[in-house]
Amino acid sequence: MSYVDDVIEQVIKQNPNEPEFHQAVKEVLESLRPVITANEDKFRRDALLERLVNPERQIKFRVPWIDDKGQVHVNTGYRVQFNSAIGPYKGGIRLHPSVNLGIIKFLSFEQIFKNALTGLPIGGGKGGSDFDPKGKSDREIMAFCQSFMTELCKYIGADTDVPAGDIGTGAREIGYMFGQYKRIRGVFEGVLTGKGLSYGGSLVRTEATGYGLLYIVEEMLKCHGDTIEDKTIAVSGAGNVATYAIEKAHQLGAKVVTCSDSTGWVYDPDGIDLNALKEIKEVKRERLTEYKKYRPKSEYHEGRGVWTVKVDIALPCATQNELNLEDAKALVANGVMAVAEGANMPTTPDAMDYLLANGVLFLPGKAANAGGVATSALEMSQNSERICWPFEKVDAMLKQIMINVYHNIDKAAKKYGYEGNYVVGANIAGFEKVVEAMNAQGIV
Ligand code: NDP
Ligand code: 2IT
Repeated sequence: MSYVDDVIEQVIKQNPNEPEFHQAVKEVLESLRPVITANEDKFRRDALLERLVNPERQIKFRVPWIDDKGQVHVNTGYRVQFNSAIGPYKGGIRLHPSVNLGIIKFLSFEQIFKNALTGLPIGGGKGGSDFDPKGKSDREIMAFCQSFMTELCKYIGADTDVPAGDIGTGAREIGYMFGQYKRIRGVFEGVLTGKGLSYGGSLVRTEATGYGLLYIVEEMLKCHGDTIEDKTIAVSGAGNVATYAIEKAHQLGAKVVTCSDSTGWVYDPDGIDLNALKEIKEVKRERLTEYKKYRPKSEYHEGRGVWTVKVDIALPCATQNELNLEDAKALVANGVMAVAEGANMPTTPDAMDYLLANGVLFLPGKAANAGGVATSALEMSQNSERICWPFEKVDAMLKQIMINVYHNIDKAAKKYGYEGNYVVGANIAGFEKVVEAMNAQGIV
């Protein structure tokens, strides 16, 4: 059996009941075949792939907290510090009832290559908890965040591991976690990113993932002789990534006609009203059912369905495996030209294969959504310098980083004979950088 197949088999055997982790490892290792085959003997002797797929450290802890009625709850907290070859562990914290070790491992594994693609010195990590922030009061959120950080603070630091936001973790949660870290450790340092602007946060970090997604799509279309202007776009999700993807798409002259949350989706033929969306989601923290009150001509549908709308570009920005084969077929039948992943691993493997086989330009999450973590790294730089850069400067740096990501993955794909396959290109470009650093640092 080939080295790649051996390692995939080991991963499945050694990490049972972690399907998302298996999926992420398979996708990466399968597309690394051309590089691995060329160096098979050396990589095997160095157990390079075994070191790559085993986290340096995984931390699991109890998170007790008290609700407003005095009831005690116990959640499970995780931090997976996967790979520090190129810098301190860096990656978000997901708060969602579906969180388990396998999901955090898949996310932190992806993060290794994504962070490498940014060109900035950050390693791969991710954390989270099965806590559900929905319907909780501010005090309950604070109680959870303080308890979570009381344990997590032992393992993180500005030069060790720097968490940030992800699903369910936004500015409010980062604020409570930062306050607790500072209180226990007694240091004011850039230990978290996505902080509020009044205490060390970076301008553009809130917008960065969504803006970065549109910047890389813009560059890809430019290189294919096209533009975003006048394109019709379907976005899924209605959180941080979706909101700012819609904002930038509209600024670039496109029309986004859908968004969604975990209960349903909206179709607005005149283009999503961003002020209404921000009011519903960021201010009132309500469901998308409210959207129709602001835009009577829009439609609200229960359940899934954003990928059934006829669009030029699809941007999945909610969660993993939210765009399946049936969705891919519907998109292709409707003439979609590009799909770019704002979320992490939102496209199922069979859907991805179908899109690629049908000539759809496909940008994988580890490239397309790298703008968020890249701007987090810029926040770390500003914190170290004890300075705040202006919006225009950070935005210009973000844009340049995304343009570079596109050209790096394009070049890597071409180098190995996979022109236009950005999945292969992203995995190879990220892998090559991490492996060079791992090799230089010996067997650690
Ligand atoms: P948010 O919590 O702000 O928003 C998530 C959105 O996705 C919400 O609309 C939510 O609906 C929906 N959603 C979440 N889980 C599910 C589910 N299981 N089924 C259906 N809908 C769901 O998160 P973000 O916008 O920050 O993150 C979205 C995606 O982007 C994630 O995959 C994340 O890992 C990825 N990402 C985030 C980055 C960031 O900087 N924030 C950076 C790079 C990637 P509801 O509110 O109803 O739950
Ligand atoms: O998936 C991701 O890249 C994030 N959630 C952002 C991580 C970060 O450290 O900003």
